[in-house]
Amino acid sequence: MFTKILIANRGEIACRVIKTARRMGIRGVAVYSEADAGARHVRLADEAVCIGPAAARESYLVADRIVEAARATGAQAIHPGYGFLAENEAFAQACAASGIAFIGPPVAAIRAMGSKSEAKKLMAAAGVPLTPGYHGDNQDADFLRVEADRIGYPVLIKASAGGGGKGMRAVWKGEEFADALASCKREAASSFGDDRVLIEKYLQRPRHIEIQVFGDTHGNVVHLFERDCSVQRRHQKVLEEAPAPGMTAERRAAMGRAAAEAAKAVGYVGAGTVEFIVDRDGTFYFMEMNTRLQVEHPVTEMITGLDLVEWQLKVSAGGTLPLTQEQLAIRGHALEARIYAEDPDKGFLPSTGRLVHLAPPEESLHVRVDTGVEQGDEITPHYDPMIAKLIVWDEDRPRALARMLGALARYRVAGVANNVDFLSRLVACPAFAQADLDTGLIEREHDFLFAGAGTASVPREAWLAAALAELLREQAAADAAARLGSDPRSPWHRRDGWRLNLGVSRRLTFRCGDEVRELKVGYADAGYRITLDGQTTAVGGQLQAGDQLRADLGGMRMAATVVVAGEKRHVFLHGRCHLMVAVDPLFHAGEGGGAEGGLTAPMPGKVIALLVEPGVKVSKGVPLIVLEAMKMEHTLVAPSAGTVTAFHYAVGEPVADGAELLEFDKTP
Ligand code: MV4
Repeated sequence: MFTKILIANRGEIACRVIKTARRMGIRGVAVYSEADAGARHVRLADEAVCIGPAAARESYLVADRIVEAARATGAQAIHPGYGFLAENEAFAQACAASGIAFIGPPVAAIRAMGSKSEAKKLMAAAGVPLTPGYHGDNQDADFLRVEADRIGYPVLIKASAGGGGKGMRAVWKGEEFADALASCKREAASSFGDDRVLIEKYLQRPRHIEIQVFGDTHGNVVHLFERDCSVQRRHQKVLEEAPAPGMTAERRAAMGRAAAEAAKAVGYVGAGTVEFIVDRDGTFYFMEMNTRLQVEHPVTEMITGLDLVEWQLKVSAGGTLPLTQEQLAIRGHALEARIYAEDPDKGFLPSTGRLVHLAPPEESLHVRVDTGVEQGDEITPHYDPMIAKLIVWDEDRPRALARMLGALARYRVAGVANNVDFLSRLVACPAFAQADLDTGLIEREHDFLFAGAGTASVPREAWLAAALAELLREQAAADAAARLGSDPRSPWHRRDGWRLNLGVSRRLTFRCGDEVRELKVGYADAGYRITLDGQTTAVGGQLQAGDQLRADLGGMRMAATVVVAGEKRHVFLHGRCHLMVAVDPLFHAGEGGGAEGGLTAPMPGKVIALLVEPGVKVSKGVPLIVLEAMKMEHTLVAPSAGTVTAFHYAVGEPVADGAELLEFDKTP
């Protein structure tokens, strides 16, 4: 067995491989680009080698540098993960030429499966069913029309050099065929430089079901059952599960046998996946074979209790498959959700930035999180914006669905747009919950999934939680200042609204999307009385570590998380995240544009409270002075960390519009 392997990848898969290697007592060598110098996979590895600048084509795709890193560190094998060079024939060859084991299939298998036509020929010879159609070299239009008529409409014209859904055209009637063919050939020529096409029976509302296969170097091949990956968006998998809902034992055996026979036919070694497209009646047809460990392999691991990376390492080191087909069995049901930094309300545009707050659900026998990032890490534009894969397992599908909903509700991400809420809606949508699966599900359920995208109203509790967190933070800041101040018991440090004559109230304003709310805060013996939309609620609670808020809102106790990032407030409540902005309608930078110097009165009014003691250091956002203007109270807050050096007006004094109210010394 190897004593040291190099992982030629990054992100979650690199972390995942290192984890298994470590469990097997194998040292892990990471490679990283300059942009990934602080990445989690580098932190987890025993050794790490920088292989170039951020761009993948100058780092993770540079085979020579990776092979050189393996040689220099004495790694006996390279695990390619998925993507990057995982199915690159030349890379596999370079490893072999350097005497370094490539943890994957033989070069011949990579080559054969890399060509769609070659793969189809091999599958047909192995008895694997192909979609009815014509895949030959005769491209004469009249001949292809006759073939289409023979297949029966609707047919699908596919660019032979296409893939991933590109260059496909459905034709519903014979008379439309000639024009569609001409158009398809023109597009194929311009997109792929190759205008050859094939014709297939068009399978409507198909499912994508794939079989995990594994071969060793002693001629053994097994299948590890199926995964249903039908829930896709633009040919990207979103949710995967195992086993496939509705799969019968007979069909599972037939698909597994077909896949295993195919793997045997190409002399397959290592982990592979045979993808099938499945008609509504369950008839399955070969689509393609992938010669890498798939992203979604964890759902297979969860229902078989196996570690496929361990199998890969053992097989690459010459070992036999750890189990025979008869020893393999399915237990329970597993689901995987791909958590991405992308914005579902903006066409799933990737989102980059710092993960200000990242709190995955706690892992257990039922919940697994494969991730390549931690709180504080950056999602950069250089690579796939995956945050994590969330995998759940339970005894059956309904229980697994419930596990997934619960886990997603506890998955907190702040700092980048993300698809967690979208995934929750997807898992909860009737079609998915009832396993009415096909590749068009997301499109078909669009209204349910995007109902009120970005305009869903914010629950009252979320506004109250945001206000409570703000008040408790101020209190904590004031308490801290008091402890540091010369007179800890000075009344200036009080945050309970006490005043000589009468209690003071103040206002907090938050914006969420295009909703703005002003909350009037009164001080009560214990906690606050907050008026929102004309209704007053007694509010109290405690801020705990990790931005956790234990709140009592009008007698209703609930947990929330309120993460502060600048003026943003990420309010996680009841499994949803509300991105708010704390608005001070009257915060008005001093002259000269910056926050240096004083704060000026944005309108005529009267000073009704001075909230800090001159000379005491305050953090950004701490209230400094309260004005009464336009029959409302308005609080001006510290524009940054610093100290009020002087107030220019006493309580009760009138102030003119634009009057300099105080001097504020911004600390560096
Ligand atoms: C098909 C098909 C319907 N009928 N072939 C999409 C890309 C490639 N994986 C093959 N694809 C399809 N081929 C016939 N004869 C529908 C699709 C298809 C699809 C297949 C699997 C997973 C997701 C898909 C999304 C759209 C279309």
